[in-house]
Amino acid sequence: MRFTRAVVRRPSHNFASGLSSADEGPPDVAKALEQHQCYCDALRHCGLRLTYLEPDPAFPDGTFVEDTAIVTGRGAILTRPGAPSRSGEVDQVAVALREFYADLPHIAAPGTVDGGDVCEADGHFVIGVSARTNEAGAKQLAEHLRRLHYTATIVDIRSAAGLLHLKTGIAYLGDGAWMVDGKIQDTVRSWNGLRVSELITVGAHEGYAANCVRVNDAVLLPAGYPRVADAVRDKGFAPLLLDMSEFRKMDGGLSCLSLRF
Ligand code: CIR
Repeated sequence: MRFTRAVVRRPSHNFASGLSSADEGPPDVAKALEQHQCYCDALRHCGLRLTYLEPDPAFPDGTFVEDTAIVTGRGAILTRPGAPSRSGEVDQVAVALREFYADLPHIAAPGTVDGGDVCEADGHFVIGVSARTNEAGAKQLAEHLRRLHYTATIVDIRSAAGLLHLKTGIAYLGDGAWMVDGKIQDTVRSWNGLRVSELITVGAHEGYAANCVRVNDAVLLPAGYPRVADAVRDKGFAPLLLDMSEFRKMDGGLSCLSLRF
């Protein structure tokens, strides 16, 4: 699908108070703001018009907007994030999405879903059950997607050590090509319903770059992962390299900084 829009949110001044399991020290908020600006410039370069949500210090993880909604070509669904500190982010994102989507169904308790656990490939959605997304939430989401005439596969990633979200370890590049963190490639091959014509496997030291984003004719990729960048070039894309160091410190990848539709 060609994207024309994205919702983004700059990090708030207390970004460093967000959730993190990374052992990389606190982020430099000024630098995070610069990196976020470059990210937004890259989306604009790909032809997207951006909607900016105001940062809110009540939600230091609020810059990771992807977790709050699933947006598709046929409709959007509000999530119910698995981390209690993040649940209030959804209402604010809903206000922005309402301009584009008249009907906004939502995941209801006891279900939880983080958007980072949902990966679309040509109208088929892979939904990961993780520490954040539970089975009840995954099932509700699959049903919402079915009503929009999409198909879905629910997969369990809880035993995939080191993956916060499904998309921490995989990205869909189009035409059956997937970027996959090498440590879960066998698991990915075993998932039903996926059209896999090519698996680009990311080596152990470049695992962070498995979270990349195809945006129209470009692939946004974190800077500093040269083998992954070469693989993307070999596939015929010009990678747009973005410094993500400060977001990585807060467990965030490239995809989580925007909702694209
Ligand atoms: C969190 O733990 O919720 C945030 N610090 C990071 C969320 C990253 N989101 C994503 O990968 N989709």
